[in-house]
Amino acid sequence: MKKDWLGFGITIAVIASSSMIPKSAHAMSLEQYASSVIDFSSEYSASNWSASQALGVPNTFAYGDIPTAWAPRPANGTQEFLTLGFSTPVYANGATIRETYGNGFVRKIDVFDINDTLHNVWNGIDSSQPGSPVDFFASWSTTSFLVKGLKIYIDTDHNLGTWEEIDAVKLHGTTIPPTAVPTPMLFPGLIGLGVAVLRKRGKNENKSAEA
Ligand SMILES: [Ca+2]
Ligand SMILES: [Ca+2]
Repeated sequence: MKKDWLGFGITIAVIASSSMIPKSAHAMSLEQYASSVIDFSSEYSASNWSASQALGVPNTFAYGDIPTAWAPRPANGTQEFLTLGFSTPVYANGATIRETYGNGFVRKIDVFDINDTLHNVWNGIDSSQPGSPVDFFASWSTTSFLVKGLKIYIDTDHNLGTWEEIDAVKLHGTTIPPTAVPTPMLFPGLIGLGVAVLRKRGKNENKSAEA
């Protein structure tokens, strides 16, 4: 019975240490609003509805054609993009795009790594509804590389009666590399140690039984 409890104890210890991994990784998760404009296909003007209107925290609090959000130059008929930078590179797993006019227009998201290479991370259906600002959340598997920017592709034909406008963009990620968490590497060693201890105890018990 004793050796069973020892093995059980070691198993619990291994499970306990593994269950702590996501907690520590989660503690390092970071959400940040865009801090720089890297590129854009067009902007309505250099001031009102410019690309830089999508930087920082949200400041467009109603649905409509409001100059504190980015709008591309044409209201309809084009595929446009907006590329924004973030001050702290992260292993990224999502973005919140605050849509404030013509909602439902995001078609694709690429991430910019720190070597300026683009990687596609999201394609899908943006089901954001018009009528009020929407924080559209797109998620993907955590990248294995650091991300410093987002390239957001939009369809200006989504709503033929309005411009398509973005107030703010938030990047979600973690500063801990997903492949560099060390504890899982200890699993085979810990399990091996547990087996070795059990074997040793078994031998000792056999010896004492013989004596
Ligand atoms: Ca439109
Ligand atoms: Ca804004």
